[in-house]
Amino acid sequence: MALVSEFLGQLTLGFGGGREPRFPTVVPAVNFDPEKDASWIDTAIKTKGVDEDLIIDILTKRNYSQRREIAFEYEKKAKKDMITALKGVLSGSLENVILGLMKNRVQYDAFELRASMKGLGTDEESLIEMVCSRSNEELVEIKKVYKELFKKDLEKDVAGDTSGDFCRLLLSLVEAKRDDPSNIVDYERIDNDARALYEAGVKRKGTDVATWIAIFSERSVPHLQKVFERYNSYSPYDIKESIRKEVKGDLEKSFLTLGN
Ligand SMILES: [Ca+2]
Repeated sequence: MALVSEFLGQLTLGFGGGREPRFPTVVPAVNFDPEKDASWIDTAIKTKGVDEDLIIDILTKRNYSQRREIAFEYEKKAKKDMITALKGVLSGSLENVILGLMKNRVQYDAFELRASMKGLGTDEESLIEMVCSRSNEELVEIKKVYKELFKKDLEKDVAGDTSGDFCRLLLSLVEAKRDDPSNIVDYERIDNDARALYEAGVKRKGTDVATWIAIFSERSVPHLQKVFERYNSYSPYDIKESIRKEVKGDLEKSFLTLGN
Protein backbone atom coordinates (compact mmCIF):
# COMPACT_ATOMS: atom_id res chain seq x y z
CA MET A 1 0.00 0.00 0.00
CA ALA A 2 1.22 3.46 -0.86
CA LEU A 3 2.49 5.53 2.02
CA VAL A 4 1.03 8.90 2.85
CA SER A 5 4.45 10.40 2.32
CA GLU A 6 4.37 9.15 -1.27
CA PHE A 7 0.97 10.70 -1.65
CA LEU A 8 2.25 14.02 -0.34
CA GLY A 9 5.19 13.62 -2.69
CA GLN A 10 2.71 13.52 -5.55
CA LEU A 11 1.15 16.75 -4.39
CA THR A 12 4.55 18.43 -4.36
CA LEU A 13 5.85 16.97 -7.59
CA GLY A 14 4.15 19.54 -9.73
CA PHE A 15 5.96 22.33 -7.94
CA GLY A 16 9.53 21.20 -8.31
CA GLY A 17 9.12 19.93 -11.86
CA GLY A 18 9.47 22.13 -14.87
CA ARG A 19 6.13 21.91 -16.57
CA GLU A 20 3.83 22.91 -13.75
CA PRO A 21 5.88 25.31 -11.68
CA ARG A 22 2.94 26.80 -9.83
CA PHE A 23 -0.14 25.64 -7.93
CA PRO A 24 -0.99 22.45 -9.81
CA THR A 25 -3.76 21.59 -7.38
CA VAL A 26 -5.43 24.99 -7.72
CA VAL A 27 -5.20 25.72 -11.40
CA PRO A 28 -7.56 23.43 -13.28
CA ALA A 29 -5.78 20.65 -15.15
CA VAL A 30 -5.57 21.37 -18.87
CA ASN A 31 -7.41 19.08 -21.30
CA PHE A 32 -9.48 17.94 -18.37
CA ASP A 33 -11.82 15.10 -19.29
CA PRO A 34 -13.95 14.07 -16.30
CA GLU A 35 -15.43 11.09 -18.15
CA LYS A 36 -12.00 9.71 -18.95
CA ASP A 37 -10.78 10.36 -15.39
CA ALA A 38 -13.87 8.65 -13.97
CA SER A 39 -13.26 5.62 -16.11
CA TRP A 40 -9.60 5.52 -14.99
CA ILE A 41 -10.76 5.67 -11.36
CA ASP A 42 -13.18 2.84 -12.10
CA THR A 43 -10.36 0.80 -13.62
CA ALA A 44 -8.09 1.54 -10.64
CA ILE A 45 -10.77 0.46 -8.16
CA LYS A 46 -11.44 -2.76 -10.09
CA THR A 47 -7.75 -3.63 -10.51
CA LYS A 48 -6.73 -6.58 -8.37
CA GLY A 49 -5.04 -5.14 -5.29
CA VAL A 50 -6.28 -1.67 -6.31
CA ASP A 51 -4.16 0.69 -8.37
CA GLU A 52 -3.51 3.24 -5.62
CA ASP A 53 -0.90 5.08 -7.65
CA LEU A 54 -3.40 5.73 -10.42
CA ILE A 55 -5.99 7.03 -7.96
CA ILE A 56 -3.41 9.32 -6.37
CA ASP A 57 -2.14 10.43 -9.74
CA ILE A 58 -5.57 11.49 -10.95
CA LEU A 59 -7.07 13.01 -7.82
CA THR A 60 -4.04 15.02 -6.73
CA LYS A 61 -3.61 16.60 -10.15
CA ARG A 62 -7.13 17.96 -10.39
CA ASN A 63 -8.55 20.86 -8.47
CA TYR A 64 -11.48 20.58 -6.09
CA SER A 65 -14.28 21.29 -8.58
CA GLN A 66 -12.70 18.95 -11.13
CA ARG A 67 -12.61 16.18 -8.52
CA ARG A 68 -16.31 16.80 -7.91
CA GLU A 69 -16.95 16.52 -11.64
CA ILE A 70 -15.06 13.22 -11.77
CA ALA A 71 -17.19 11.95 -8.89
CA PHE A 72 -20.31 12.97 -10.78
CA GLU A 73 -19.21 11.17 -13.95
CA TYR A 74 -18.15 8.14 -11.94
CA GLU A 75 -21.57 7.89 -10.34
CA LYS A 76 -23.25 8.15 -13.74
CA LYS A 77 -21.06 5.42 -15.17
CA ALA A 78 -20.59 3.02 -12.24
CA LYS A 79 -24.05 3.63 -10.72
CA LYS A 80 -22.50 4.09 -7.30
CA ASP A 81 -21.03 6.85 -5.23
CA MET A 82 -17.29 7.38 -5.89
CA ILE A 83 -16.46 8.27 -2.27
CA THR A 84 -18.13 5.08 -1.03
CA ALA A 85 -16.30 3.06 -3.70
CA LEU A 86 -12.94 4.60 -2.72
CA LYS A 87 -13.65 3.98 0.95
CA GLY A 88 -14.25 0.34 0.13
CA VAL A 89 -10.85 -0.20 -1.48
CA LEU A 90 -8.54 2.21 0.37
CA SER A 91 -7.46 2.05 3.98
CA GLY A 92 -5.48 3.85 6.64
CA SER A 93 -3.98 7.28 6.14
CA LEU A 94 -4.23 7.13 2.37
CA GLU A 95 -7.97 6.61 2.68
CA ASN A 96 -8.17 9.61 5.00
CA VAL A 97 -6.28 11.97 2.76
CA ILE A 98 -7.96 10.88 -0.47
CA LEU A 99 -11.38 11.19 1.10
CA GLY A 100 -10.28 14.49 2.58
CA LEU A 101 -9.48 15.77 -0.89
CA MET A 102 -12.91 14.69 -2.01
CA LYS A 103 -15.25 16.00 0.59
CA ASN A 104 -13.87 17.70 3.65
CA ARG A 105 -13.56 21.40 3.05
CA VAL A 106 -11.20 21.99 5.99
CA GLN A 107 -8.77 19.26 4.95
CA TYR A 108 -8.98 20.50 1.41
CA ASP A 109 -8.12 24.04 2.52
CA ALA A 110 -5.21 22.73 4.58
CA PHE A 111 -3.88 20.88 1.52
CA GLU A 112 -4.29 23.92 -0.71
CA LEU A 113 -2.51 26.10 1.83
CA ARG A 114 0.35 23.64 2.05
CA ALA A 115 0.50 23.42 -1.74
CA SER A 116 0.49 27.21 -2.07
CA MET A 117 3.64 27.46 0.05
CA LYS A 118 5.53 24.28 -0.83
CA GLY A 119 8.47 24.14 -3.16
CA LEU A 120 9.95 27.07 -5.01
CA GLY A 121 8.08 30.30 -4.64
CA THR A 122 4.67 30.96 -3.23
CA ASP A 123 1.27 30.99 -4.85
CA GLU A 124 0.12 34.23 -3.25
CA GLU A 125 -3.27 34.19 -4.98
CA SER A 126 -4.26 30.93 -3.30
CA LEU A 127 -2.72 31.94 -0.01
CA ILE A 128 -4.74 35.17 0.00
CA GLU A 129 -7.90 33.35 -1.05
CA MET A 130 -7.50 30.75 1.70
CA VAL A 131 -6.52 33.07 4.52
CA CYS A 132 -8.55 36.20 3.73
CA SER A 133 -11.87 34.60 2.81
CA ARG A 134 -12.22 32.02 5.56
CA SER A 135 -14.04 32.76 8.79
CA ASN A 136 -12.35 32.77 12.17
CA GLU A 137 -13.87 29.39 13.07
CA GLU A 138 -12.72 27.93 9.76
CA LEU A 139 -9.19 29.22 10.28
CA VAL A 140 -9.06 27.66 13.75
CA GLU A 141 -10.11 24.30 12.24
CA ILE A 142 -7.75 24.64 9.29
CA LYS A 143 -4.81 25.30 11.63
CA LYS A 144 -5.65 22.21 13.65
CA VAL A 145 -5.96 19.96 10.60
CA TYR A 146 -2.84 21.50 9.03
CA LYS A 147 -0.86 20.54 12.12
CA GLU A 148 -2.30 17.00 12.11
CA LEU A 149 -1.60 16.42 8.43
CA PHE A 150 1.79 18.05 8.02
CA LYS A 151 3.17 18.18 11.58
CA LYS A 152 3.81 21.88 11.02
CA ASP A 153 2.41 25.14 12.30
CA LEU A 154 0.54 27.12 9.70
CA GLU A 155 1.76 30.36 11.31
CA LYS A 156 5.39 29.31 10.95
CA ASP A 157 4.94 28.30 7.31
CA VAL A 158 3.18 31.57 6.48
CA ALA A 159 5.91 33.53 8.26
CA GLY A 160 8.58 31.61 6.36
CA ASP A 161 6.97 32.19 2.97
CA THR A 162 5.89 35.82 3.13
CA SER A 163 7.37 39.07 4.38
CA GLY A 164 6.62 42.61 5.47
CA ASP A 165 3.11 43.96 5.93
CA PHE A 166 1.64 41.15 3.80
CA CYS A 167 3.11 38.64 6.25
CA ARG A 168 1.89 40.66 9.26
CA LEU A 169 -1.65 40.80 7.86
CA LEU A 170 -1.81 37.06 7.10
CA LEU A 171 -0.38 36.15 10.49
CA SER A 172 -2.82 38.39 12.24
CA LEU A 173 -5.66 36.60 10.38
CA VAL A 174 -4.23 33.13 11.02
CA GLU A 175 -4.01 33.94 14.72
CA ALA A 176 -7.81 34.08 14.52
CA LYS A 177 -8.21 37.00 16.89
CA ARG A 178 -11.34 38.28 15.19
CA ASP A 179 -14.18 39.27 17.52
CA ASP A 180 -17.30 37.15 17.48
CA PRO A 181 -20.31 38.98 16.08
CA SER A 182 -22.28 40.70 18.81
CA ASN A 183 -25.98 41.47 19.08
CA ILE A 184 -25.15 44.89 20.42
CA VAL A 185 -24.27 47.44 17.75
CA ASP A 186 -21.52 49.63 19.16
CA TYR A 187 -21.95 52.86 17.18
CA GLU A 188 -19.15 54.63 18.97
CA ARG A 189 -16.69 51.90 18.10
CA ILE A 190 -17.96 51.77 14.52
CA ASP A 191 -17.36 55.50 14.22
CA ASN A 192 -13.94 55.30 15.87
CA ASP A 193 -12.83 52.50 13.56
CA ALA A 194 -14.13 54.28 10.45
CA ARG A 195 -12.26 57.44 11.39
CA ALA A 196 -9.13 55.49 12.32
CA LEU A 197 -9.12 53.76 8.91
CA TYR A 198 -9.45 57.14 7.19
CA GLU A 199 -6.77 58.81 9.31
CA ALA A 200 -4.40 55.87 8.86
CA GLY A 201 -4.84 55.89 5.09
CA VAL A 202 -6.40 58.44 2.80
CA LYS A 203 -6.02 61.39 5.19
CA ARG A 204 -2.29 61.05 5.76
CA LYS A 205 0.84 60.81 3.69
CA GLY A 206 1.72 57.15 3.34
CA THR A 207 -0.28 54.52 5.18
CA ASP A 208 -0.31 53.36 8.76
CA VAL A 209 -0.74 49.73 7.70
CA ALA A 210 -0.59 48.42 11.28
CA THR A 211 -3.83 50.24 12.11
CA TRP A 212 -5.53 48.85 9.01
CA ILE A 213 -4.33 45.33 9.81
CA ALA A 214 -5.63 45.56 13.37
CA ILE A 215 -9.10 46.72 12.31
CA PHE A 216 -9.44 44.42 9.29
CA SER A 217 -8.27 41.33 11.16
CA GLU A 218 -9.69 41.79 14.64
CA ARG A 219 -13.20 43.17 14.18
CA SER A 220 -16.22 40.97 13.57
CA VAL A 221 -17.55 40.81 10.02
CA PRO A 222 -20.89 42.57 10.74
CA HIS A 223 -19.04 45.29 12.63
CA LEU A 224 -16.64 45.77 9.71
CA GLN A 225 -19.52 46.10 7.26
CA LYS A 226 -20.90 48.98 9.33
CA VAL A 227 -17.43 50.48 9.63
CA PHE A 228 -17.10 50.51 5.83
CA GLU A 229 -20.47 52.25 5.51
CA ARG A 230 -19.53 54.82 8.11
CA TYR A 231 -16.16 55.23 6.41
CA ASN A 232 -17.88 57.02 3.53
CA SER A 233 -18.80 59.92 5.80
CA TYR A 234 -15.09 60.59 6.40
CA SER A 235 -13.42 59.66 3.16
CA PRO A 236 -14.07 60.94 -0.36
CA TYR A 237 -13.28 57.40 -1.58
CA ASP A 238 -15.07 54.27 -0.47
CA ILE A 239 -13.07 51.56 1.26
CA LYS A 240 -12.23 49.67 -1.94
CA GLU A 241 -11.01 52.77 -3.75
CA SER A 242 -9.05 53.69 -0.66
CA ILE A 243 -7.38 50.28 -0.52
CA ARG A 244 -6.38 50.62 -4.18
CA LYS A 245 -4.94 54.06 -3.54
CA GLU A 246 -3.07 53.21 -0.36
CA VAL A 247 -1.54 49.76 -0.83
CA LYS A 248 -0.30 47.67 -3.73
CA GLY A 249 0.35 44.07 -4.75
CA ASP A 250 -0.43 41.20 -2.40
CA LEU A 251 -1.37 43.57 0.40
CA GLU A 252 -3.88 45.31 -1.87
CA LYS A 253 -5.40 41.99 -2.96
CA SER A 254 -5.62 40.83 0.65
CA PHE A 255 -7.37 43.96 1.90
CA LEU A 256 -9.71 43.90 -1.09
CA THR A 257 -10.67 40.31 -0.28
CA LEU A 258 -11.27 41.28 3.34
CA GLY A 259 -13.19 44.41 2.30
CA ASN A 260 -15.66 42.36 0.30
CA1 LIG B 1 -2.25 57.80 2.47
